[in-house]
Amino acid sequence: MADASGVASLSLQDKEPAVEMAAGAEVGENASLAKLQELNVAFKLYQHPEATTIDEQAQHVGHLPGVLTKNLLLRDKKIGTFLVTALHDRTTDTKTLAKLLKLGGKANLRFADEETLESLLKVKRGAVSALAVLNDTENAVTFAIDKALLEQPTINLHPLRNDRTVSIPATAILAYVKAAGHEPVVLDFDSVPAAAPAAAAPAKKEKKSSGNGGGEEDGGAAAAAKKAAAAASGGTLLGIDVSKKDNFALWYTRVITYSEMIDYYDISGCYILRPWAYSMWESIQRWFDAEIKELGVENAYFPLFVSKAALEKEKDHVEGFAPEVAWVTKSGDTDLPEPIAVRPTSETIMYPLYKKWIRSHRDLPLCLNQWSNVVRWEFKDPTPFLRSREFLWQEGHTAHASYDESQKMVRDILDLYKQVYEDLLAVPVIQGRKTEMERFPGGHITTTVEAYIYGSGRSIQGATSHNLGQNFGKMFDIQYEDKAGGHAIPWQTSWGITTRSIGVMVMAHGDDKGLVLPPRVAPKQVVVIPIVKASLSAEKKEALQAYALRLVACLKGGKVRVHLDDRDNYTPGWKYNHWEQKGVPLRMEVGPLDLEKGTVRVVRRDDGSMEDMAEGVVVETVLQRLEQIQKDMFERCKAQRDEKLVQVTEWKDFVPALERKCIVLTPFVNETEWEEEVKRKSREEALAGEAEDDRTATSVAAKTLCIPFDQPELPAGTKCFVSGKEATCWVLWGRSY
Ligand code: 87F
Repeated sequence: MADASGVASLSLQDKEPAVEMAAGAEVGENASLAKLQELNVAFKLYQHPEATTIDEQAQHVGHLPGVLTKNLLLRDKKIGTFLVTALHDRTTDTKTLAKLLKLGGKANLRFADEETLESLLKVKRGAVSALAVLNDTENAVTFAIDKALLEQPTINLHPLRNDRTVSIPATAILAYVKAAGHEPVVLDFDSVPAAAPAAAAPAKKEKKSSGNGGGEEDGGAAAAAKKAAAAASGGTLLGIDVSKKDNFALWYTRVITYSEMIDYYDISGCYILRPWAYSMWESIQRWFDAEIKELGVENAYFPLFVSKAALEKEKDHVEGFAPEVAWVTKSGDTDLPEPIAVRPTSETIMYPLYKKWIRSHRDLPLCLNQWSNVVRWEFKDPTPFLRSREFLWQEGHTAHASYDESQKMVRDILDLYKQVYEDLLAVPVIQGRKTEMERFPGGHITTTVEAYIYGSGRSIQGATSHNLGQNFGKMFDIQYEDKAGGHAIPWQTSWGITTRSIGVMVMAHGDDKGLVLPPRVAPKQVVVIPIVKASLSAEKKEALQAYALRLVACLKGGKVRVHLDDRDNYTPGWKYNHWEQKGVPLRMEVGPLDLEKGTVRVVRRDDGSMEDMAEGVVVETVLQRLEQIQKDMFERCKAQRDEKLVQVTEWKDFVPALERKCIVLTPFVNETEWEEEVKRKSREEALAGEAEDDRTATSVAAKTLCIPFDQPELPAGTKCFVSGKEATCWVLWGRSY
């Protein structure tokens, strides 16, 4: 963000407001939240990027009601260890603290180091707060708290981790500390005059505190300046510090933020798609748009708003979705005469126009598509790309003179969706029809492509293509004169794919270093990194730069999306990590030796393999490698999916298969009551008496994903795995998003 003078404003630019989250899932894993719950403390939980200093924390949660705390672990070898929690802006030099703690003139108080912090309070630097006393089971630490804090209505503090902030009433602190077996000492900071600032002539160099734990450098302006200086000299890069296997959800958050795909926003469930992510959406758009045009579909744009009357015209289908519809009720301070809905989908916006435009058989087929955003006010836990309150999609709506023609459109589109996933995103999908329970209620048949995420063991609906039959035609009174001069109702379809597809791709391919991008959607397919050592002569440097530029020009000529990273304030190593996090498929290193030999070193992001290529064959070889990467990524992903795709014929094997993170094909009677029974029974068996949060987006209950088009053989007399009745088809089940 820039101010009027065009100068970037650091504090605003860095601000990443926290997102409020449902505490349900976290309570089970976080002892401090569990303790708060046990004590009946009403709290709010926020998620944000890691904040190791008060300043960083303030950037994320500074806008929330309540105060932040400064937390210091101090130690006197002879007297003991103290955890002091104070108002965020208190002066907290060791002298003042020793006085407040009444340690006497001989005390030699020091800020504890990180090791002490971790061993006593079992939290990392930057994650310390009063809540950490819970981990001091040996009672080795004396807890002391600023009296003024206890007079605040609300305190915001880290619940043992520095990427969360919990808001609690200050009154709850003492109860919590006592419940954790500690007798709190209350400190009156106002009774001690603040020590003179040390700026003029610091007698001794003493480590300052970050305010959230051990004795690290200050996190404010000084740290920002230090960070900038480090970057300028090719300094540190925040690496992904959590593995995909150990904590999939956190890993995903890290990957999408560190790769600069997503940024957070101060409205829960809404996210910023940064250029790196938006470019992938553009790749999908470009390809799909060209394909649907081949099928005779034209693009149009319909309004964002829908009147209450129009939305409720087709009450039956909207009924189940009603809680998710967002309404505009005011302009400025004035109430609108009628609330206006923000489109959650556009049937009710478009079909009144279809009624107007479709008068004769000559007006058919009418095949329109729009690229737009939609809003669905979800209450389940939001996840960037997968479940957000506003998302981007295309919605196609077509009308035909015959059922067969409409059904052909439904299947042609579903094939295109399969190709988006498999050929562009390198994620295998299973095509099929939804069961009665899962189909779009306004339609006749819903077809789907279903993907599987190996990291979480969950399946996910990739896109849907509906045959609407004549249902909407009847609801919206769309009639035309057919060839014989009679009245007819058109056969309609609708279909959509969303930005969710990008999240699926990230989850499917990313690794512990970050994003891994399939070349067809990678915003940059190759990054060229010149290796310029300071010791190199000016002539050599120039020659190297010219060589790199020549390679870039050749690659561009071959239609390769290439980027030259010749920034001189970062080391090659830093750049390698940076572009690895961003998932660029090929890295090209160009050093003095390569220049001499007329070669380049090329490293694949997906498998880390490297090779040297001669300049003369760089373009054709790179193009081949990109194709190979695309293919290999798909095959690897498919092998993982296939490993988890199992057939089960008896109930006793069903939940165990789900527990092994499988998607399960079973012979099924295909009746809604039995589908409900499977949902209920599978939840009950998996939870074994535990409760499940209603708002969880990731239930343990099994859902039908689809009735795959590709059906295994079903010999006559095969029994349904749950009802024991005769099975009518094979159905695919899974735990899903
Ligand atoms: C949420 C609120 C209101 C889904 C909703 O799948 C209405 C709806 O109609 C709603 N969520 N749906 C179903 C959307 C059906 C269909 N629309 C065109 C698609 C593809 C694109």
